[in-house]
Amino acid sequence: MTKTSTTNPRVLGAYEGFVKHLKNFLDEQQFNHEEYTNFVKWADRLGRSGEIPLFLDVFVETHVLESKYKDSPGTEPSLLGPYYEENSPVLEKSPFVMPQRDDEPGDKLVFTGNVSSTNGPLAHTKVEWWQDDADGLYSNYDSPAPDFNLRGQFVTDENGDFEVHSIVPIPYQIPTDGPTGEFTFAAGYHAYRPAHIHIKFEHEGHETLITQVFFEGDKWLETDVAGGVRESLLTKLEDKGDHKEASLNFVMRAE
Ligand code: MBD
Ligand code: FE
Repeated sequence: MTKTSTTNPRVLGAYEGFVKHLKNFLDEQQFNHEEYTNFVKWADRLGRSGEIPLFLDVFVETHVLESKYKDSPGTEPSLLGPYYEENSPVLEKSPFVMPQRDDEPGDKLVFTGNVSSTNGPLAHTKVEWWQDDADGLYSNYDSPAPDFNLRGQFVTDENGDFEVHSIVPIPYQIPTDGPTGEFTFAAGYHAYRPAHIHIKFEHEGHETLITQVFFEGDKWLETDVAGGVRESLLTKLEDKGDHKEASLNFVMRAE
């Protein structure tokens, strides 16, 4: 083998580290050959079904984030998940109204927040927002809604404040009819994530922050199948009659 310009030093290190820990794991678990073969067949089904991103984001991503960011200052990151889409509609005018159908089902939501820096106040942060609808579906992914429904991007004001008008997301059930569901139920887990909003923040000189917002009192907070809930990402939904209100502030980490 000749070394080429495509060599990535992280690859060998990661592979060797993986094998080292894999050996301990296998010594502990003592899988027999039939169990190994069943695993290979399941992994093949997983790949063929297109569920690899789903499976990894539900069962692996949280561990990546906890290992890397658990002692970092600023707002805790949470899962990107499999349903992020680039190039969502640019919303120009505050309050930023998420693209939605004329008869969009669900409770109306007014969400206010502020984005600052570990260094202090921060003006004009780019924010991307995506969420499920009142049927528990994400647009662009097996949903009858138009593409980019309940997805948008905007910029915070000179004080870092923003206001979004949307609908309240509902708990999300991951697909249960494929290999991810097969694993989920074989392990004895349920398939729900608590209701959440995905938000991604970008600002020059700061580490991009990908996180989620959750709501106090949600039935699935303690047992989120994807383990994405962080205490600091909880907000309270206040009932204002014809709409609900919620608020949360975010702190980006200066580089
Ligand atoms: C989701 O909506 C999600 O946010 C994650 C992390 C995994 C599966 C579905
Ligand atoms: Fe999600």
